[in-house]
Amino acid sequence: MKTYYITTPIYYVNDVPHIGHAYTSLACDVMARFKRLDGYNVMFLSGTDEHGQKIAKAAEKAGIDPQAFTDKVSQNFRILLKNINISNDDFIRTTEERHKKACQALWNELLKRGEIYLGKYAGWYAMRDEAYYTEDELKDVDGKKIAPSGAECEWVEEPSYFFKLSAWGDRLLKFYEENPDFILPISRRNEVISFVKSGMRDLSVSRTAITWGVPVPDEPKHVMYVWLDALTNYLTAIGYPDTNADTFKKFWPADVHMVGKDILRFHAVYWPAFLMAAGLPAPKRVFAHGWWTNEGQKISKSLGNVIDPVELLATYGLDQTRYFLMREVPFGNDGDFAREAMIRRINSDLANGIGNLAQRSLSQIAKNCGGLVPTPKEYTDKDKALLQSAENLLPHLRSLFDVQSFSKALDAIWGVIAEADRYVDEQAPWALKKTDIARMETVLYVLAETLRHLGIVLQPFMPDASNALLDQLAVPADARSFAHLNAANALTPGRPLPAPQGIFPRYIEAAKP
Ligand code: ME8
Repeated sequence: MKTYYITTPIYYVNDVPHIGHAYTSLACDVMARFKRLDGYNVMFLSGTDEHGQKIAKAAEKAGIDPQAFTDKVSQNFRILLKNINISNDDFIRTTEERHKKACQALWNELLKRGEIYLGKYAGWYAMRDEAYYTEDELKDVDGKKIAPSGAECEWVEEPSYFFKLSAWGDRLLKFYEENPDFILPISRRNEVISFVKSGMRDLSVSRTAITWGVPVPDEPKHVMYVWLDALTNYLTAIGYPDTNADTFKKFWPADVHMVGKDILRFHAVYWPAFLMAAGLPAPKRVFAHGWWTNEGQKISKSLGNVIDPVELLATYGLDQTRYFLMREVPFGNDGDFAREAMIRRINSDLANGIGNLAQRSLSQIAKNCGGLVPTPKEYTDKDKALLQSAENLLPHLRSLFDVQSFSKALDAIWGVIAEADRYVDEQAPWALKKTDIARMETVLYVLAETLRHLGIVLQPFMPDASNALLDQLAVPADARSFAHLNAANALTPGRPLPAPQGIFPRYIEAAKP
Protein backbone atom coordinates (compact mmCIF):
# COMPACT_ATOMS: atom_id res chain seq x y z
CA MET A 1 0.00 0.00 0.00
CA LYS A 2 1.22 3.51 -0.81
CA THR A 3 2.07 5.49 2.32
CA TYR A 4 2.06 9.19 3.11
CA TYR A 5 3.47 10.94 6.18
CA ILE A 6 2.57 14.56 6.85
CA THR A 7 3.22 16.74 9.88
CA THR A 8 2.23 20.12 11.32
CA PRO A 9 4.77 22.05 13.39
CA ILE A 10 4.36 21.20 17.05
CA TYR A 11 2.99 24.36 18.59
CA TYR A 12 4.40 26.25 21.56
CA VAL A 13 1.94 25.84 24.38
CA ASN A 14 2.50 29.29 25.87
CA ASP A 15 0.43 30.91 23.12
CA VAL A 16 -3.34 30.73 22.74
CA PRO A 17 -4.26 28.76 19.64
CA HIS A 18 -5.03 31.25 16.87
CA ILE A 19 -5.79 31.41 13.19
CA GLY A 20 -2.17 30.73 12.23
CA HIS A 21 -2.13 27.40 14.06
CA ALA A 22 -5.53 26.55 12.63
CA TYR A 23 -4.28 27.36 9.12
CA THR A 24 -1.25 25.06 9.09
CA SER A 25 -3.24 22.26 10.70
CA LEU A 26 -6.04 22.70 8.20
CA ALA A 27 -3.71 22.60 5.20
CA CYS A 28 -2.24 19.34 6.50
CA ASP A 29 -5.70 17.98 7.15
CA VAL A 30 -6.85 18.72 3.60
CA MET A 31 -3.73 17.04 2.26
CA ALA A 32 -4.11 14.00 4.56
CA ARG A 33 -7.78 13.53 3.71
CA PHE A 34 -7.01 13.79 0.00
CA LYS A 35 -4.36 11.09 0.22
CA ARG A 36 -6.59 8.80 2.31
CA LEU A 37 -9.39 9.12 -0.25
CA ASP A 38 -6.81 8.37 -2.92
CA GLY A 39 -5.96 5.04 -1.29
CA TYR A 40 -2.84 5.92 0.69
CA ASN A 41 -2.02 4.68 4.17
CA VAL A 42 -1.64 8.08 5.82
CA MET A 43 0.13 9.09 9.00
CA PHE A 44 -0.80 12.63 9.98
CA LEU A 45 0.94 14.05 13.04
CA SER A 46 0.42 17.16 15.13
CA GLY A 47 1.29 18.05 18.70
CA THR A 48 2.82 20.49 21.14
CA ASP A 49 6.34 21.77 21.80
CA GLU A 50 6.62 21.96 25.56
CA HIS A 51 10.26 22.44 26.58
CA GLY A 52 12.65 25.37 26.54
CA GLN A 53 13.16 28.71 28.17
CA LYS A 54 10.03 30.31 26.77
CA ILE A 55 7.71 27.65 28.20
CA ALA A 56 9.59 27.58 31.52
CA LYS A 57 9.09 31.37 31.77
CA ALA A 58 5.41 31.11 30.95
CA ALA A 59 4.94 28.44 33.64
CA GLU A 60 6.79 30.59 36.14
CA LYS A 61 4.54 33.50 35.30
CA ALA A 62 1.48 31.31 35.79
CA GLY A 63 2.90 30.27 39.14
CA ILE A 64 2.83 26.52 38.47
CA ASP A 65 5.49 23.96 37.69
CA PRO A 66 6.19 23.49 33.99
CA GLN A 67 4.82 19.93 33.84
CA ALA A 68 1.48 20.92 35.35
CA PHE A 69 1.44 24.02 33.13
CA THR A 70 2.04 22.10 29.91
CA ASP A 71 -0.43 19.37 30.89
CA LYS A 72 -3.06 22.05 31.09
CA VAL A 73 -2.31 24.24 28.07
CA SER A 74 -1.47 21.44 25.68
CA GLN A 75 -5.17 20.57 25.91
CA ASN A 76 -6.06 23.87 24.21
CA PHE A 77 -4.38 22.66 21.05
CA ARG A 78 -6.12 19.30 21.11
CA ILE A 79 -9.41 21.14 21.43
CA LEU A 80 -8.52 23.47 18.55
CA LEU A 81 -7.80 20.50 16.28
CA LYS A 82 -11.07 18.87 17.23
CA ASN A 83 -13.01 22.08 16.65
CA ILE A 84 -11.74 22.50 13.12
CA ASN A 85 -12.28 18.82 12.33
CA ILE A 86 -8.62 17.90 11.94
CA SER A 87 -8.07 14.20 11.28
CA ASN A 88 -4.61 13.78 12.80
CA ASP A 89 -3.64 10.19 13.61
CA ASP A 90 -1.45 11.06 16.58
CA PHE A 91 -0.86 14.03 18.86
CA ILE A 92 2.61 14.17 20.31
CA ARG A 93 3.78 16.09 23.36
CA THR A 94 7.50 16.60 23.76
CA THR A 95 7.25 15.93 27.49
CA GLU A 96 6.26 12.31 26.85
CA GLU A 97 8.63 9.50 27.79
CA ARG A 98 8.70 8.09 24.24
CA HIS A 99 10.03 11.43 23.05
CA LYS A 100 12.75 11.73 25.66
CA LYS A 101 13.94 8.28 24.62
CA ALA A 102 14.02 9.27 20.93
CA CYS A 103 15.87 12.56 21.59
CA GLN A 104 18.51 10.88 23.70
CA ALA A 105 19.02 8.13 21.13
CA LEU A 106 19.49 10.69 18.37
CA TRP A 107 21.91 12.61 20.56
CA ASN A 108 23.96 9.48 21.25
CA GLU A 109 24.05 8.68 17.56
CA LEU A 110 25.35 12.17 16.71
CA LEU A 111 27.90 11.98 19.51
CA LYS A 112 29.07 8.53 18.41
CA ARG A 113 29.56 9.79 14.87
CA GLY A 114 31.65 12.73 16.09
CA GLU A 115 29.07 15.33 15.02
CA ILE A 116 28.74 16.91 18.48
CA TYR A 117 31.49 18.38 20.67
CA LEU A 118 31.66 20.25 23.97
CA GLY A 119 32.52 23.97 23.92
CA LYS A 120 31.28 27.28 25.24
CA TYR A 121 28.64 29.55 23.73
CA ALA A 122 28.99 33.29 24.02
CA GLY A 123 26.51 35.20 21.93
CA TRP A 124 22.95 36.38 21.37
CA TYR A 125 19.80 34.39 22.06
CA ALA A 126 16.17 35.31 21.44
CA MET A 127 13.90 33.52 23.84
CA ARG A 128 10.78 34.28 21.79
CA ASP A 129 12.23 32.50 18.75
CA GLU A 130 14.32 30.07 20.83
CA ALA A 131 17.06 30.93 18.37
CA TYR A 132 20.70 32.05 18.31
CA TYR A 133 21.68 35.12 16.31
CA THR A 134 24.97 36.62 15.24
CA GLU A 135 25.78 40.26 16.00
CA ASP A 136 25.48 41.30 12.33
CA GLU A 137 21.93 39.93 12.10
CA LEU A 138 20.71 42.26 14.86
CA LYS A 139 19.49 45.84 14.94
CA ASP A 140 19.99 48.27 17.79
CA VAL A 141 16.64 49.68 18.86
CA ASP A 142 16.41 51.84 22.00
CA GLY A 143 19.48 50.17 23.43
CA LYS A 144 18.06 46.70 22.77
CA LYS A 145 19.26 44.06 20.34
CA ILE A 146 16.45 43.07 18.03
CA ALA A 147 16.42 40.02 15.74
CA PRO A 148 15.02 40.19 12.18
CA SER A 149 11.85 38.54 13.53
CA GLY A 150 11.37 41.45 15.94
CA ALA A 151 12.32 39.35 18.96
CA GLU A 152 14.51 40.87 21.65
CA CYS A 153 17.86 39.13 22.23
CA GLU A 154 19.88 38.62 25.37
CA TRP A 155 23.59 37.94 25.74
CA VAL A 156 24.24 34.36 26.82
CA GLU A 157 27.47 32.75 27.95
CA GLU A 158 27.40 29.12 28.98
CA PRO A 159 29.13 25.77 28.48
CA SER A 160 27.40 24.13 25.55
CA TYR A 161 27.61 21.23 23.18
CA PHE A 162 27.84 22.16 19.51
CA PHE A 163 26.66 20.40 16.38
CA LYS A 164 29.19 20.66 13.54
CA LEU A 165 26.82 22.50 11.24
CA SER A 166 29.69 24.38 9.55
CA ALA A 167 30.81 21.10 8.00
CA TRP A 168 27.41 20.47 6.37
CA GLY A 169 27.09 23.47 4.03
CA ASP A 170 28.32 21.78 0.86
CA ARG A 171 26.41 18.60 1.54
CA LEU A 172 23.22 20.58 2.14
CA LEU A 173 23.70 22.53 -1.10
CA LYS A 174 24.22 19.27 -2.97
CA PHE A 175 21.09 17.87 -1.32
CA TYR A 176 19.00 20.89 -2.41
CA GLU A 177 20.33 20.57 -5.93
CA GLU A 178 19.54 16.87 -6.16
CA ASN A 179 16.09 17.40 -4.63
CA PRO A 180 14.69 20.48 -6.35
CA ASP A 181 11.26 19.99 -4.73
CA PHE A 182 12.60 19.67 -1.20
CA ILE A 183 11.73 23.27 -0.37
CA LEU A 184 8.53 24.74 -1.73
CA PRO A 185 7.51 27.34 -2.78
CA ILE A 186 10.49 27.94 -5.03
CA SER A 187 11.05 31.53 -3.79
CA ARG A 188 11.67 30.17 -0.31
CA ARG A 189 14.10 27.63 -1.68
CA ASN A 190 16.29 30.39 -3.06
CA GLU A 191 16.24 32.15 0.28
CA VAL A 192 17.48 29.02 2.08
CA ILE A 193 20.19 28.37 -0.49
CA SER A 194 21.61 31.86 -0.10
CA PHE A 195 21.59 31.48 3.67
CA VAL A 196 23.57 28.25 3.46
CA LYS A 197 25.92 29.68 0.83
CA SER A 198 26.72 32.63 3.07
CA GLY A 199 28.45 30.17 5.42
CA MET A 200 27.23 28.60 8.63
CA ARG A 201 28.68 28.40 12.10
CA ASP A 202 28.44 25.42 14.41
CA LEU A 203 25.15 25.31 16.26
CA SER A 204 24.83 25.30 20.02
CA VAL A 205 22.65 22.28 20.87
CA SER A 206 22.61 22.20 24.65
CA ARG A 207 21.89 24.68 27.39
CA THR A 208 23.01 24.88 30.99
CA ALA A 209 21.20 28.08 31.96
CA ILE A 210 17.85 26.30 31.94
CA THR A 211 16.70 22.94 33.25
CA TRP A 212 13.32 22.51 31.50
CA GLY A 213 14.30 20.22 28.65
CA VAL A 214 15.36 16.72 27.70
CA PRO A 215 18.49 15.90 29.73
CA VAL A 216 21.65 15.33 27.70
CA PRO A 217 22.69 11.70 28.30
CA ASP A 218 25.37 11.46 31.03
CA GLU A 219 25.58 15.25 31.35
CA PRO A 220 23.30 16.26 34.23
CA LYS A 221 24.01 19.98 33.81
CA HIS A 222 22.90 20.13 30.17
CA VAL A 223 19.45 19.97 28.59
CA MET A 224 19.04 19.75 24.86
CA TYR A 225 18.46 22.88 22.79
CA VAL A 226 14.70 23.02 22.33
CA TRP A 227 14.84 22.94 18.51
CA LEU A 228 16.85 19.72 18.42
CA ASP A 229 14.30 18.30 20.85
CA ALA A 230 11.30 19.66 18.92
CA LEU A 231 12.35 18.54 15.44
CA THR A 232 12.94 15.01 16.71
CA ASN A 233 9.18 14.69 17.36
CA TYR A 234 8.76 13.74 13.70
CA LEU A 235 10.85 10.61 14.35
CA THR A 236 9.45 9.80 17.80
CA ALA A 237 5.89 9.43 16.60
CA ILE A 238 6.77 6.67 14.15
CA GLY A 239 8.79 4.61 16.57
CA TYR A 240 12.36 6.00 16.58
CA PRO A 241 14.86 4.86 17.90
CA ASP A 242 13.50 1.55 16.67
CA THR A 243 14.33 2.04 13.01
CA ASN A 244 13.05 -1.47 12.38
CA ALA A 245 9.61 -0.60 13.70
CA ASP A 246 6.92 -1.21 11.14
CA THR A 247 5.74 2.40 11.35
CA PHE A 248 9.25 3.76 10.95
CA LYS A 249 9.94 1.67 7.88
CA LYS A 250 6.61 2.62 6.38
CA PHE A 251 6.68 6.35 7.03
CA TRP A 252 10.25 7.62 7.10
CA PRO A 253 11.32 9.78 5.31
CA ALA A 254 8.29 12.01 5.83
CA ASP A 255 6.54 13.23 2.70
CA VAL A 256 5.85 16.78 3.89
CA HIS A 257 6.65 18.87 6.91
CA MET A 258 4.23 21.74 6.62
CA VAL A 259 5.48 24.91 8.34
CA GLY A 260 5.05 28.66 8.36
CA LYS A 261 7.80 30.70 6.71
CA ASP A 262 9.02 31.79 10.17
CA ILE A 263 10.46 28.37 10.95
CA LEU A 264 11.73 27.32 7.55
CA ARG A 265 15.41 27.60 8.45
CA PHE A 266 15.06 25.11 11.29
CA HIS A 267 13.31 22.61 9.03
CA ALA A 268 15.20 23.07 5.79
CA VAL A 269 18.73 23.59 7.14
CA TYR A 270 19.21 22.25 10.66
CA TRP A 271 16.85 19.30 10.38
CA PRO A 272 18.26 17.66 7.23
CA ALA A 273 21.77 18.29 8.59
CA PHE A 274 20.95 16.56 11.91
CA LEU A 275 19.37 13.65 10.08
CA MET A 276 22.11 13.12 7.53
CA ALA A 277 24.68 13.41 10.31
CA ALA A 278 22.86 10.63 12.17
CA GLY A 279 22.79 8.50 9.03
CA LEU A 280 19.08 8.95 8.41
CA PRO A 281 17.40 10.14 5.20
CA ALA A 282 16.12 13.72 5.11
CA PRO A 283 12.37 14.36 4.64
CA LYS A 284 11.10 14.63 1.09
CA ARG A 285 9.67 18.10 1.41
CA VAL A 286 9.33 21.15 3.60
CA PHE A 287 6.53 23.44 2.48
CA ALA A 288 6.65 26.93 3.98
CA HIS A 289 3.33 28.72 3.73
CA GLY A 290 2.76 32.43 4.14
CA TRP A 291 1.66 34.63 6.96
CA TRP A 292 -1.86 35.81 7.82
CA THR A 293 -2.57 39.37 8.79
CA ASN A 294 -5.82 40.74 10.21
CA GLU A 295 -7.48 43.45 8.08
CA GLY A 296 -4.01 44.40 6.87
CA GLN A 297 -2.33 44.40 10.30
CA LYS A 298 0.21 42.02 11.76
CA ILE A 299 -1.52 39.62 14.15
CA SER A 300 -0.15 39.93 17.65
CA LYS A 301 -1.21 39.61 21.22
CA SER A 302 0.05 43.09 22.00
CA LEU A 303 -2.05 44.66 19.22
CA GLY A 304 -5.02 42.74 20.59
CA ASN A 305 -6.10 41.54 17.15
CA VAL A 306 -5.49 37.83 17.46
CA ILE A 307 -8.15 35.98 15.47
CA ASP A 308 -9.71 33.25 17.55
CA PRO A 309 -10.51 30.32 15.27
CA VAL A 310 -13.34 29.18 17.52
CA GLU A 311 -15.02 32.54 17.13
CA LEU A 312 -14.67 32.29 13.35
CA LEU A 313 -16.33 28.88 13.35
CA ALA A 314 -19.16 30.12 15.53
CA THR A 315 -19.74 33.16 13.32
CA TYR A 316 -19.28 31.73 9.83
CA GLY A 317 -19.54 27.95 10.19
CA LEU A 318 -16.93 25.20 10.16
CA ASP A 319 -16.78 24.26 6.50
CA GLN A 320 -17.24 27.88 5.43
CA THR A 321 -14.14 28.83 7.44
CA ARG A 322 -12.18 25.85 6.14
CA TYR A 323 -13.15 26.80 2.60
CA PHE A 324 -12.24 30.46 3.01
CA LEU A 325 -8.80 29.74 4.45
CA MET A 326 -7.93 27.33 1.67
CA ARG A 327 -9.45 29.34 -1.19
CA GLU A 328 -8.74 32.97 -0.47
CA VAL A 329 -4.95 32.88 -0.66
CA PRO A 330 -2.74 30.87 -3.02
CA PHE A 331 -1.00 28.46 -0.67
CA GLY A 332 2.51 29.80 -0.01
CA ASN A 333 1.56 33.47 -0.25
CA ASP A 334 0.81 35.81 2.63
CA GLY A 335 -2.87 36.40 3.25
CA ASP A 336 -5.11 38.93 4.84
CA PHE A 337 -8.17 38.09 6.85
CA ALA A 338 -10.92 40.49 6.00
CA ARG A 339 -14.52 40.02 7.11
CA GLU A 340 -15.84 41.28 3.83
CA ALA A 341 -13.82 38.76 1.83
CA MET A 342 -15.07 35.96 4.04
CA ILE A 343 -18.71 36.96 3.56
CA ARG A 344 -18.22 37.36 -0.18
CA ARG A 345 -16.78 33.85 -0.45
CA ILE A 346 -19.59 32.33 1.59
CA ASN A 347 -22.32 34.00 -0.41
CA SER A 348 -20.95 33.84 -3.91
CA ASP A 349 -18.93 30.61 -3.95
CA LEU A 350 -20.80 28.48 -1.43
CA ALA A 351 -24.42 29.66 -1.25
CA ASN A 352 -24.76 30.81 -4.88
CA GLY A 353 -22.20 28.35 -6.24
CA ILE A 354 -22.20 24.75 -5.13
CA GLY A 355 -25.17 25.27 -2.74
CA ASN A 356 -27.44 26.66 -5.41
CA LEU A 357 -26.40 24.10 -8.03
CA ALA A 358 -27.21 21.26 -5.63
CA GLN A 359 -30.44 22.84 -4.47
CA ARG A 360 -31.87 23.54 -7.93
CA SER A 361 -30.89 20.11 -9.26
CA LEU A 362 -32.07 18.11 -6.27
CA SER A 363 -35.33 19.97 -5.78
CA GLN A 364 -36.29 19.36 -9.42
CA ILE A 365 -35.49 15.68 -8.99
CA ALA A 366 -37.64 15.60 -5.85
CA LYS A 367 -40.54 17.37 -7.57
CA ASN A 368 -40.39 16.01 -11.09
CA CYS A 369 -38.80 12.57 -10.80
CA GLY A 370 -40.71 11.32 -7.79
CA GLY A 371 -37.67 11.68 -5.55
CA LEU A 372 -35.83 8.91 -7.37
CA VAL A 373 -32.46 9.09 -9.14
CA PRO A 374 -33.60 9.89 -12.70
CA THR A 375 -33.06 7.46 -15.56
CA PRO A 376 -30.82 8.79 -18.34
CA LYS A 377 -31.52 8.00 -22.00
CA GLU A 378 -29.13 8.96 -24.78
CA TYR A 379 -26.39 11.48 -24.01
CA THR A 380 -25.88 14.56 -26.20
CA ASP A 381 -22.43 16.07 -26.74
CA LYS A 382 -23.23 18.68 -24.07
CA ASP A 383 -24.08 15.95 -21.55
CA LYS A 384 -20.91 14.07 -22.37
CA ALA A 385 -18.79 17.22 -22.12
CA LEU A 386 -19.99 18.00 -18.59
CA LEU A 387 -19.57 14.41 -17.39
CA GLN A 388 -16.10 14.36 -18.94
CA SER A 389 -15.11 17.59 -17.16
CA ALA A 390 -16.20 16.04 -13.87
CA GLU A 391 -14.17 12.92 -14.57
CA ASN A 392 -11.12 14.94 -15.63
CA LEU A 393 -11.00 16.62 -12.25
CA LEU A 394 -9.19 13.89 -10.33
CA PRO A 395 -5.97 13.69 -12.38
CA HIS A 396 -5.84 17.48 -12.41
CA LEU A 397 -6.36 17.67 -8.63
CA ARG A 398 -3.70 15.03 -8.05
CA SER A 399 -1.09 17.08 -9.83
CA LEU A 400 -2.08 20.22 -7.92
CA PHE A 401 -2.06 18.41 -4.57
CA ASP A 402 1.38 17.04 -5.38
CA VAL A 403 2.66 20.59 -5.01
CA GLN A 404 0.20 21.66 -2.28
CA SER A 405 -1.68 24.05 -4.59
CA PHE A 406 -4.88 23.96 -2.59
CA SER A 407 -6.45 27.16 -3.87
CA LYS A 408 -5.80 26.14 -7.48
CA ALA A 409 -7.47 22.81 -6.73
CA LEU A 410 -10.53 24.70 -5.53
CA ASP A 411 -10.39 26.90 -8.65
CA ALA A 412 -10.47 23.74 -10.75
CA ILE A 413 -13.46 22.36 -8.84
CA TRP A 414 -15.28 25.68 -9.17
CA GLY A 415 -14.56 25.57 -12.89
CA VAL A 416 -16.76 22.47 -13.10
CA ILE A 417 -19.42 24.11 -10.92
CA ALA A 418 -19.52 27.06 -13.33
CA GLU A 419 -19.75 24.69 -16.27
CA ALA A 420 -22.64 22.83 -14.60
CA ASP A 421 -24.39 26.16 -13.96
CA ARG A 422 -24.12 27.07 -17.64
CA TYR A 423 -25.36 23.61 -18.57
CA VAL A 424 -28.44 23.82 -16.39
CA ASP A 425 -29.29 27.27 -17.72
CA GLU A 426 -28.92 26.09 -21.31
CA GLN A 427 -30.75 22.81 -20.90
CA ALA A 428 -33.54 24.33 -18.79
CA PRO A 429 -34.84 21.03 -17.40
CA TRP A 430 -37.83 22.83 -15.80
CA ALA A 431 -39.10 23.64 -19.32
CA LEU A 432 -38.48 20.08 -20.56
CA LYS A 433 -40.95 18.88 -17.98
CA LYS A 434 -43.78 19.87 -20.31
CA THR A 435 -42.17 18.87 -23.59
CA ASP A 436 -39.79 15.96 -23.14
CA ILE A 437 -39.77 14.05 -19.86
CA ALA A 438 -37.12 11.59 -21.04
CA ARG A 439 -34.75 14.43 -21.91
CA MET A 440 -35.48 16.14 -18.59
CA GLU A 441 -34.54 12.95 -16.75
CA THR A 442 -31.30 12.70 -18.70
CA VAL A 443 -30.35 16.30 -17.92
CA LEU A 444 -31.14 15.90 -14.23
CA TYR A 445 -29.20 12.64 -14.13
CA VAL A 446 -26.15 14.34 -15.67
CA LEU A 447 -26.43 17.05 -13.02
CA ALA A 448 -26.79 14.57 -10.17
CA GLU A 449 -23.82 12.55 -11.40
CA THR A 450 -21.74 15.74 -11.69
CA LEU A 451 -22.75 16.60 -8.12
CA ARG A 452 -21.62 13.14 -7.01
CA HIS A 453 -18.15 13.86 -8.41
CA LEU A 454 -18.11 17.30 -6.80
CA GLY A 455 -19.22 15.89 -3.45
CA ILE A 456 -16.45 13.32 -3.50
CA VAL A 457 -13.62 15.68 -4.44
CA LEU A 458 -14.78 18.34 -1.98
CA GLN A 459 -14.51 15.99 1.01
CA PRO A 460 -10.91 16.94 1.92
CA PHE A 461 -11.86 20.62 2.13
CA MET A 462 -15.37 20.47 3.57
CA PRO A 463 -15.94 17.03 5.06
CA ASP A 464 -19.33 17.73 6.66
CA ALA A 465 -20.94 19.65 3.83
CA SER A 466 -19.74 17.28 1.14
CA ASN A 467 -20.96 14.29 3.09
CA ALA A 468 -24.33 15.99 3.50
CA LEU A 469 -24.41 16.43 -0.28
CA LEU A 470 -23.46 12.78 -0.87
CA ASP A 471 -26.16 11.72 1.62
CA GLN A 472 -28.70 13.62 -0.43
CA LEU A 473 -27.56 11.72 -3.51
CA ALA A 474 -27.87 8.45 -1.52
CA VAL A 475 -24.22 7.61 -2.23
CA PRO A 476 -23.34 4.77 0.19
CA ALA A 477 -20.73 5.65 2.82
CA ASP A 478 -18.34 3.06 1.41
CA ALA A 479 -18.61 4.43 -2.12
CA ARG A 480 -17.11 7.88 -1.52
CA SER A 481 -13.42 7.36 -2.19
CA PHE A 482 -11.58 8.50 -5.31
CA ALA A 483 -11.71 4.95 -6.61
CA HIS A 484 -15.43 5.59 -7.13
CA LEU A 485 -14.90 8.56 -9.44
CA ASN A 486 -15.76 6.70 -12.60
CA ALA A 487 -18.74 5.71 -14.71
CA ALA A 488 -18.76 2.20 -13.25
CA ASN A 489 -19.78 3.68 -9.89
CA ALA A 490 -22.26 6.20 -11.28
CA LEU A 491 -25.55 6.84 -9.48
CA THR A 492 -28.08 4.03 -9.73
CA PRO A 493 -31.23 5.16 -11.59
CA GLY A 494 -34.40 4.59 -9.62
CA ARG A 495 -32.73 4.73 -6.21
CA PRO A 496 -34.83 6.77 -3.76
CA LEU A 497 -33.32 10.03 -2.56
CA PRO A 498 -33.96 11.79 0.74
CA ALA A 499 -35.76 15.13 0.71
CA PRO A 500 -33.28 17.82 -0.42
CA GLN A 501 -32.02 20.31 2.13
CA GLY A 502 -29.93 23.43 1.64
CA ILE A 503 -26.22 22.85 2.28
CA PHE A 504 -24.88 26.39 2.37
CA PRO A 505 -27.15 29.15 3.62
CA ARG A 506 -26.36 32.73 2.69
CA TYR A 507 -24.53 34.69 5.36
CA ILE A 508 -26.67 37.61 6.39
CA GLU A 509 -24.96 40.20 8.48
CA ALA A 510 -26.75 40.84 11.76
CA ALA A 511 -27.97 44.42 12.04
CA LYS A 512 -25.70 46.53 14.21
CA PRO A 513 -27.35 47.34 17.57
O1 ME8 B 1 7.40 27.78 16.00
N1 ME8 B 1 0.02 33.07 9.84
O2 ME8 B 1 5.68 26.99 17.31
P1 ME8 B 1 4.61 28.15 17.19
C1 ME8 B 1 0.22 31.82 9.42
N2 ME8 B 1 7.24 25.21 18.39
N3 ME8 B 1 0.71 30.83 10.19
C2 ME8 B 1 0.98 31.11 11.47
C3 ME8 B 1 0.81 32.40 12.00
C4 ME8 B 1 0.28 33.42 11.12
N4 ME8 B 1 0.06 34.68 11.51
N5 ME8 B 1 1.18 32.37 13.29
C5 ME8 B 1 1.57 31.09 13.55
C6 ME8 B 1 6.93 26.96 16.78
N6 ME8 B 1 1.45 30.32 12.46
C7 ME8 B 1 7.72 25.74 17.18
C8 ME8 B 1 7.65 24.73 16.06
S1 ME8 B 1 8.23 22.37 14.95
C9 ME8 B 1 9.38 21.16 15.20
C10 ME8 B 1 8.43 23.47 16.28
C11 ME8 B 1 1.74 28.87 12.36
O3 ME8 B 1 3.56 27.82 18.18
C12 ME8 B 1 2.84 28.59 11.36
O4 ME8 B 1 2.73 27.25 10.94
O5 ME8 B 1 5.25 29.48 17.26
C13 ME8 B 1 4.07 28.73 12.19
O6 ME8 B 1 5.18 28.10 11.61
C14 ME8 B 1 3.65 28.06 13.45
O7 ME8 B 1 2.25 28.43 13.61
C15 ME8 B 1 4.48 28.49 14.64
O8 ME8 B 1 3.95 27.92 15.77
